[in-house]
Amino acid sequence: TETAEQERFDALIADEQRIEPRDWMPEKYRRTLIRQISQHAHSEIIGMQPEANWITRAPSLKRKSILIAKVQDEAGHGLYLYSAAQTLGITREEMTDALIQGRARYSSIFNYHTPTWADMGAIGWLVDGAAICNQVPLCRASYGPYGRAMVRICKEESFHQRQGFEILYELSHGTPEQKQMAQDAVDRWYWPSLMMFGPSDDASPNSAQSMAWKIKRFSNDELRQRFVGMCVPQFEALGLGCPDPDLRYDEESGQWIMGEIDWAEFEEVLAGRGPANAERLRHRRDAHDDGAWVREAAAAYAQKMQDRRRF
Ligand code: FAQ
Repeated sequence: TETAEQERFDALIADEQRIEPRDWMPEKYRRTLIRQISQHAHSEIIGMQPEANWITRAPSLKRKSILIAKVQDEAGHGLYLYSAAQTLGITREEMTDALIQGRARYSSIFNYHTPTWADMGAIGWLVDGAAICNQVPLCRASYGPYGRAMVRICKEESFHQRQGFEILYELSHGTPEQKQMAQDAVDRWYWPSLMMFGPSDDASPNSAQSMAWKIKRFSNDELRQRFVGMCVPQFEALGLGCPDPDLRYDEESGQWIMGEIDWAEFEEVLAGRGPANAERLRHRRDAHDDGAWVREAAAAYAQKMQDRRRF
């Protein structure tokens, strides 16, 4: 019966065991996971665009090959995550349609432009840094396929974060113009990277239930706070300034307290009115249309192989 199934599910969660695709699960748990995992997958795929903008203009062959590898990793992350979501009973086509028709969410962070090479450094350092901070606890998410996908993704994100830090380090120890370029990029990406953690806890409708189900292990504000604390010594190592003038150390709690986030900006981006929302979606749609012949050819080939086996 449903009650017995629910009890078994609750016991698995309480016991820190994993829920696997074959297990019974509450319909809302399934829907929450499809929502979060598909949004995460879309973020990886849309997230290839801001950096792809610099592949043809990377300043050296070495930088170019590193950047290509990073963007390729992001495609891989998107694919593992779509596969994890598919185990919950949604198809790849349904997820793709939702994205290209503008019905699906993806991370706010990828709706900003990358005008200079230093933005590659700031994305690696801050965006991948924030992603790691958010995703390390997700390695322990109660849904097996999601948690396991996160383990490999986090390893790759760590390399991405280091490469970004290294780009910024090189620039901030270069000419005054290069150092300024690094500072400007960090000024552009710092606040949006804090918004990646989501709305503040009192405005986060999904947090309480997702934490009870052990999908999320920490609240949005807890992870954001942890990230800010990690950034402070790294700003110092880079010799760059933090664009938050109100950032201060609180002796009592031993934490760095941040200034107010511009939530109006966050809401605009979520409503589709950020600096690059329209462009990102248009580009994704065009890529989908341009790739139609590849999908058709692959399907025709698969059909032919199947027919050959049959006769
Ligand atoms: N942007 O109730 P909550 C990467 C939405 S990293 C857009 O707090 P939840 C790596 C939220 O979906 C980026 N929407 O929701 C990379 C919900 O809307 P809904 C991707 C946001 O789920 C690096 C509503 O607001 N990472 O790709 C955002 O409990 C470099 C209410 O929010 C992940 O997706 C936002 N920032 O907590 C790639 C991590 N924040 O669905 C390329 C996995 C919130 O009700 C280059 N996801 N919303 O319509 C999570 O950890 C969670 O989903 C949160 C949000 C923490 C993002």
